[in-house]
Amino acid sequence: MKKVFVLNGPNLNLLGTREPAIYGAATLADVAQLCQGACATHGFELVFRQSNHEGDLVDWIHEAGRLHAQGEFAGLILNAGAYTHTSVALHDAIKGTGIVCIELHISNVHARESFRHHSYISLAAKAVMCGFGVKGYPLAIAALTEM
Ligand code: CA2
Repeated sequence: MKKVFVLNGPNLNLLGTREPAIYGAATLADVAQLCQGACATHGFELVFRQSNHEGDLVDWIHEAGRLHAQGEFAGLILNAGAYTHTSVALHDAIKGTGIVCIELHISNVHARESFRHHSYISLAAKAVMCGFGVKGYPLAIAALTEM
């Protein structure tokens, strides 16, 4: 069974505790459950992680790249949080592995502050999803079956 990585960046561990008007009421554990259900439906094995540290995310993308090289990887759903708007390192990691990456945001970043309109991830991603709330995660996993 091929693996799907769902990687979450800084502050997403706070989901469901603050800013419900922007991010909704679901916790990150709820999101993991949604992803688990979608992976079960589509025949993927889920790896679901969160870190507040950029280097962890880079290391996990490299791990995904090794699985990809072995033919054991279906794709990466990446919500890089605020690193989306700052991180050349994450951009380079995705490019360097050649993995399929879907960039995902819970909120519609284009309807928010202008500093959220630019993404270093989009340049390296196969597709971008935003504004679907946490339901975007299972939608993105379903989309991997088409890629
Ligand atoms: O909409 C998204 O998913 C974001 O990636 C979330 C990031 C933000 O920096 C991006 O521009 C868009 C922030 C995640 C912080 O999440 C929190 C959740 C609850 C309370 C506080 C922060």
